[in-house]
Amino acid sequence: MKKALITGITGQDGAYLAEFLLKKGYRVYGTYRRLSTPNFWRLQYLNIFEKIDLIPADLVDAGSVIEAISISEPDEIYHLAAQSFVGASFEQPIGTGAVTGLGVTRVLEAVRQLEIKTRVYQASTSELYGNAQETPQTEKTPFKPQSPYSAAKLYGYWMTEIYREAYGIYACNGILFNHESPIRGLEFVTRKITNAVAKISLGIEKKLPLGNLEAKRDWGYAPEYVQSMWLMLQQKKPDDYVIATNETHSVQEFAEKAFDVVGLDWQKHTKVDRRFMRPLDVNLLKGDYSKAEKKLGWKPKTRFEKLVKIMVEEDLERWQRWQKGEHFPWDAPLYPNEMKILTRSLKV
Ligand code: NAP
Ligand code: G4F
Repeated sequence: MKKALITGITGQDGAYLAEFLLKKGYRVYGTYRRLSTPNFWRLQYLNIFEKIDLIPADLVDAGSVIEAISISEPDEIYHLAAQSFVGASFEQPIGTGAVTGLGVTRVLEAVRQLEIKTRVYQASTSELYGNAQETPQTEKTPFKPQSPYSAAKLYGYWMTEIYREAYGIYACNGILFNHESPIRGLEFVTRKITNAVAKISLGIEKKLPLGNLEAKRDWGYAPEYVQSMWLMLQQKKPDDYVIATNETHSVQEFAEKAFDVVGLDWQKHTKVDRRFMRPLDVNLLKGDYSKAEKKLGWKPKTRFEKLVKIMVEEDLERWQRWQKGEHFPWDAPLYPNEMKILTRSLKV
């Protein structure tokens, strides 16, 4: 039986990847970090929690990363753990560097020192392109990070290349464009919108505050994207791949379509709130996935409108069940409508 270790198994991609690998017959190990409130809801929601072997590890603690790899002796490591929220990286640039950047080196260095024959997937990102120098973006488009998050990811990208070339480690960068789902974190704009649309349509929330409505993203469906991670580790030689839909839509279009699903006018229920603007933002991302299609046989199936519909309908159904008094693992009920957040640039 093949063994896989997933760092960040409690996150969106970690949970879907675990589900996918279990179906393929893998023994799945996952790292989790100690939190004051346990965060296993995604694994429970997908009904896979009992099937996973959990290992405590924090990316800032190199010893725990070594321990996780030596306990699991994996054939494949999927390094997904990161401080993954771009907005937060402006507030915590040093912590983001330590986790999202140096965390990659801790994983690669553990593999090197343990002399373990394993394949490594690194969760690279379309954020690397920043305000991109060409559209659509390919594996050859130059990088120009626009946030502490993407600078940390750029470091991780290059360390992955360096360990591949210097030590012959089978390591791949998956340059994944935004991918979303009903188990996406609530602070990311897509799920923030679909959760609010469901609540507004049921009378639980009044207004949805948003930041930059003009930003355009290439949004795909997360369960399809995790399959590409596995495909990258099944090839003869390690390589880097863009995973995307080659379509781009603005945040405003996402909000319009999401309110359409419940028959409401987005303009009546949204307001612009500068607290959600970033000091620097990426204007437009659109990825050319033709290398992945040719070499991995991967292509996206779920397109923009269908993605929006899937997300709104699942959030709506969950709030309806909640209103009937049903209890199930889910993040939204504990998440407040409004938060009084202060940062240095946003003193109110
Ligand atoms: P996510 O939902 O935010 O999950 C991040 C995971 O990392 C969580 O399991 C989190 O644990 C863990 N983590 C955070 N800090 C950690 C630390 N110090 N030590 C150990 N674990 C830590 O992110 P995602 O959307 O699944 O994304 C997975 C990866 O792909 C990330 O590296 C992200 O940057 C990258 N990526 C994502 C996208 C996208 O659109 N989703 C696109 C390109 C690249 P807790 O649950 O304890 O917080
Ligand atoms: O949903 P977002 O926070 O995602 P972002 O910044 O594109 O990052 C995500 O995708 C990356 C891949 O390109 C990943 F690497 C990263 O880990 C993460 O998964 O914001 C999308 C856009 C931004 O331009 C943001 O400024 O939406 C804009 N936006 C407008 N109003 C908002 C809001 N973003 C958030 N989070 N909240 C808002 O109210």
